[in-house]
Order: sequence, then C-alpha cells, then structure tokens
Amino acid sequence: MTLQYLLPVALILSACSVQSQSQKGPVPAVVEVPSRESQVQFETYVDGLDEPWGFVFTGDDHMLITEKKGDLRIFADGKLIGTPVANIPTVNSGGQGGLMDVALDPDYPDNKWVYLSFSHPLEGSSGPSMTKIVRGRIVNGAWISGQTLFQADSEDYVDTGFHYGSRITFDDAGRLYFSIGDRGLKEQAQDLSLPNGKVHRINRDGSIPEDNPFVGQENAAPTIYSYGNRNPQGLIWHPASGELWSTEHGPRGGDELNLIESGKNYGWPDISYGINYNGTILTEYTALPGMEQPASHWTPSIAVCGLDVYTGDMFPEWKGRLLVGSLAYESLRLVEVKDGKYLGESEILKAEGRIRDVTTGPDGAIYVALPDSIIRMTPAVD
Ligand SMILES: [Ca+2]
Repeated sequence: MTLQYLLPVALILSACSVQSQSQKGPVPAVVEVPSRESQVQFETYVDGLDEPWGFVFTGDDHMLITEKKGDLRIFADGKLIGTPVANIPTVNSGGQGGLMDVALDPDYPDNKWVYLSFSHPLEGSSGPSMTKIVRGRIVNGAWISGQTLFQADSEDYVDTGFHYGSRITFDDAGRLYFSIGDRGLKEQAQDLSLPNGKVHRINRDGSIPEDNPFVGQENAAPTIYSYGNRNPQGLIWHPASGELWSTEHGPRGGDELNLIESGKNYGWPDISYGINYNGTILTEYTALPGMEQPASHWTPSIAVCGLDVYTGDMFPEWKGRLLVGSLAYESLRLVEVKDGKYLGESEILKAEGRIRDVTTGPDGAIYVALPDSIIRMTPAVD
C-alpha cells in the first residue's frame, strides 16, 4: 500500500506549497491550563531512587522500577529492596540512554513475563546503541529466561545519545507497541527501512503481526506501525476507547499529543510546530498532505514524558482521561480526549520535580516518578 501512497505524496508536496501555506496552524497550541492542584494531596511513596524512568505495579504495594543508570529495583510490601535485580541486560546509560520502560504481560499473574526497553550497546556499555525490547522473569531477585523480542540490525545502531523513545504498551489483543525516537537523526524518521523515529508493533513473543501496515513491503521494516515520530516518551493503549495515544517531544516548541494509527506518517521532520533549539527555522510547514496533524501541541514545549489513562475510582470524574507528565514544566496534566479529539486539559501537580512517568495504581491513586522518588496522589481532604 505504501509505495503507491508515498510517491503521489512526494509529487503533491512540490505542487501544493501555496495550498499548504493556508493550512498553517490548523491545530492551536495548548493555552488554557486551569489548575486543579487543590483537588489533590500527595505523599512520598518510594524514596531513595536514582532517576526512576519507568515503573509498574505487580500487586498492591509491589512494584518494579527502572533506574536510568541500569538497575531494576523491586518495591515489595511497601519497602524498596536494597539489591537491584541481578543479571538484567547491560545498558548504555550515556546521554538520554539507560534502562528505560518496564511493563507486565497482560497475563502476568499466569506467566510472570516482565518486559524491558533499554538502550542496547553493541559491545560493552558504550558506543553505538539502539532501543531494544526483551522479556524475562524475576525469580529470587534475578532475571531469568531472558528473550530478545526486538533488536535492530547492527548496522542501524548509532553513536548519538539522543531520543531512544522506549515506552511499551499492550492493546486488548495482547499485541506489544513500543516507540523508538529518531536518535537525533531526524531525516531517518521518514525512512521506512530504519527502526528510529517510529512506533512499532510486535506480538508478545517477538513475532510480527501479519496485519502490520508494512508487512511484505520492500525496504520497509515489518515491525513499523507508524512513522515520522520524533521522540515518543509517552505511549498508552486506552482500554475504554481502543485508541493508541502518544506524547512526543518536539524540538523547541511542538511537543505533540498524537492518536497513533496503523501506517500513518506523523510528519517529523517535514512538518512541526517547533523550531530549532538555536532559534532557526526547522521547517516552514506545520501541515502537508499525507501527514497527520497532532491532536494538540504544546508550544512552548513542556517536555512531555510518561503517559497513562486514569482508570481508578478515587477520582471518579477523571476516569478515561489521559495523565501527561512533563519534565521541563514539572507538571502533571489531566487531558480530556474523546473520539480521537483533544478537548482540553488542567494541571494537577506543579513544581515538585521533573516528571518521568505516571500510572494509575491498583488502589486508584495516581503515582508519579520524580527525580529520586515516586509519590502517591489522592483526593484532597477538606
Ligand atoms: Ca508530528
């Protein structure tokens, strides 16, 4: 499908520059962000962490937590175990790399599979690296039965320390989605033969779903689900709507909320609401034919990281809304979406530290990873 689809688009691009000018700015930036901070209170839940990147509940008061430097920590019965999990894969923790997301199999109570994403070095713990996905089980504090589910070709490993993406989520059929950022090589986000700048979809055992959009297409990686994604560090399947949502970092401005759909092109770097970090123009286009618009964008950037759907009962009116973390603004946003559209947002936490990850707990509280801790947010008591 896609070669026929791409070639006409390339022709249209050159013919349509006047028309696309008139398409500029069809999606307004987020402006109104009322505060609902007074509706919540919070307490420290896990202390003594070193740059937690991802975390997941394995039961009430039980968690697995990744630390960027390369440790997987166990929180059990309300206590952080001193010794990290033994024998997990070696990471390249340089730059933005490290041990990144952790997720549980949809049938975890039965099969105990734990999934990890990390910046995998070709050799040792430095040098060329790429996002890799593995699964294994944790028995007596050690990683066992490890399986590689996704690993890029070694010639596609790169020496930058940027934009690993790395979020993992599962849909209701149990298929695994993960993101890889553009690794700082922006043009490669449009190259379907390369793994970076994409959202990927695989089965839980690492096999490739037959209905993936680029299966059977020459010079396209069959794991690719969407492309033109700069650095998605938020990715979540919405259990009620069946939609796949992503937040991705823009350059300077242009952080995006995207509804990710099969085979679609999210435009990076050909369209963006952002500019280069040095203030120069990155692209004159915010919209072009054949490229998806974000559902909304944050300009200036808030540095979006971590995304979940609120699914608990503690805040009944927030059910189904997105929880969006922000590094630079140290802000947790509650975002309302409906039928794939952005409806608005409010701020429910501010200035407690850079937010790397967020999740609804089994008790319905909201848990947020800060630079050295995880906090628990509950309804404010009058
Ligand atoms: Ca985009």
